[in-house]
Amino acid sequence: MATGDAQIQRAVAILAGARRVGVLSGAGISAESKIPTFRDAMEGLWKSFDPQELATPEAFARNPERVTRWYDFRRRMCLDARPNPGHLALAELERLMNGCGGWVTILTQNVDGLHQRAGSRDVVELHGSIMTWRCCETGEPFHDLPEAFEQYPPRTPAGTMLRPNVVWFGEALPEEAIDRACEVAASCEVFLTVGTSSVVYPAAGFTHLAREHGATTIEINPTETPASDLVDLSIRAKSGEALPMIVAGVRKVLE
Ligand code: BV8
Repeated sequence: MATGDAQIQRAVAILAGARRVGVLSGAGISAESKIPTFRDAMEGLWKSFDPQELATPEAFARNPERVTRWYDFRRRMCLDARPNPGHLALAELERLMNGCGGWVTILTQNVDGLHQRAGSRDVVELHGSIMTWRCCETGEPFHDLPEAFEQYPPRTPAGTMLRPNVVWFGEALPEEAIDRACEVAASCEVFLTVGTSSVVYPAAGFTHLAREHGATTIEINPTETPASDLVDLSIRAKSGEALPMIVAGVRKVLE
């Protein structure tokens, strides 16, 4: 693979010497699970729609049918997707660190639930989850959703509108998610940013916060991002390729 072995080995040494690891993940870590990223054009029906235009309360207010159809289409795509070697490697890293009294906390921008399905247990969903929808009037969450909704926008048994339990542009992130993310960024020894364009805030800010608190920062992304010049080690690679190699190296050192 294109990634320099030296970079992989350097990442192994950094992680094997740490016990407190924070991870910021973005849509790129799910790309190898065939879930399109935000900045790649969506496939087929949604190709002509701009996610940033659809992922807003204004779009929902203007056209709840279109927005809920888009989210249900994505929800079913996530249900059909499988965790890829990148997700699985992070779950393995958590087990390795737990085994020596450490921790790995994943701050994910993704709403697809794939980190949890890969076995990661310490996951903070900064932008909520597409797998849960909530009543627009009461905020009551609905977890057991049908395979596909009968109508759009879907409704609760009481007839009120349901929306996906995600954070749209212009909406505040859940307070407890922000609090946990700040805690992780301020206390981790290593902060890995994986598969994110690092343009969406406040999520992208946690890499800066970790660095300000003295963490060693590593980026894994096939392309350059605004974080690339900020981090200590920027690995130009797909997460599904680099992470399994890095975690295999860490396992060799720790076991
Ligand atoms: C808020 C959920 C305030 C919905 C999403 C400064 C501070 C605070 C806010 C702002 C600020 N500046 C601007 C803002 C406003 C805005 C913002 O950041 N705008 C950006 C576009 C400039 N932020 C907000 O609105 C946030 N809210 O701050 O509220 C507030 C406070 C109080 C009261 C009221 C309001 C809310 C932001 C959350 C929006 N919701 N998602 C949904 O999923 O539909 S964001 C959305 O973008 C997704 O979560 C996505 O994950 C996220 C970021 O994108 P990425 O994950 O990075 O994905 P992207 O496609 O961009 O990039 C993919 C990367 O993967 C690429 O780099 C690619 O190279 C790489 N890649 C590809 N293949 C691979 C790979 N990497 C590894 N391996 C591969 N194989």
